[in-house]
Amino acid sequence: MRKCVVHARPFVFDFEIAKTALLIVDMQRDFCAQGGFGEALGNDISPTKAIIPTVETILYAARAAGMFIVHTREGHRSDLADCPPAKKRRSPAIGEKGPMGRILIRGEYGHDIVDELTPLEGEPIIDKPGKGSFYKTDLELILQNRDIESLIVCGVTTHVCVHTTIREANDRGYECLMIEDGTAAFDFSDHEAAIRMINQQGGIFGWTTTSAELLKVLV
Ligand code: TIU
Repeated sequence: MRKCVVHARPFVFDFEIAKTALLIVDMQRDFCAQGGFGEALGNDISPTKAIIPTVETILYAARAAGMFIVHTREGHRSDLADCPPAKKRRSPAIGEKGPMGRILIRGEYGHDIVDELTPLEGEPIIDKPGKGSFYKTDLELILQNRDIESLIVCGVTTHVCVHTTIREANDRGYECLMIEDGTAAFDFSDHEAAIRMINQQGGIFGWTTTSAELLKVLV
């Protein structure tokens, strides 16, 4: 059983490769490319686009180490039957036509994961209607079936879907390590605050570290 120890905040994070999953949250064109949901919400998507190479490096290292990989996508059915009216009211772009197809709708080009991070056969894709990756999905069942105890989390956005997912995972007893430069928010102060909220108070929600520290122990 291969054990790894990573320098992290607030203190070292140790994990067994066989009991750990790399969870890549919502690295979709809708959040990382022009004309998607992120821009429709009034954001500059350059910070979310900029982390693609870092997440790619982590993904390839995790695959090489034999780690279980899970990808998520936020989105809805084409008839929006699974989109709470309150969400649609506050984000009216959902379901509307954009340059990459209907925004945040499953099956549309913009909803899919960016080319660089295309999932391989055997890497589950969790389609989720909410911010959290556990909410109304089979993620917990999939992790339980693989005896996963720890999650290494990358993706976007740090303070929204990544944070909600880590909070959900923490309540379910998973040990979570968030990769600081493998996540991004549209606004850097949101990103920084979200990192601090994870590792403060003795690691109230988990640990945070950099991709460089993670790669030291994975490769
Ligand atoms: N994936 C995710 O974070 N969904 C969002 O809506 N994020 C925003 O920052 N808006």
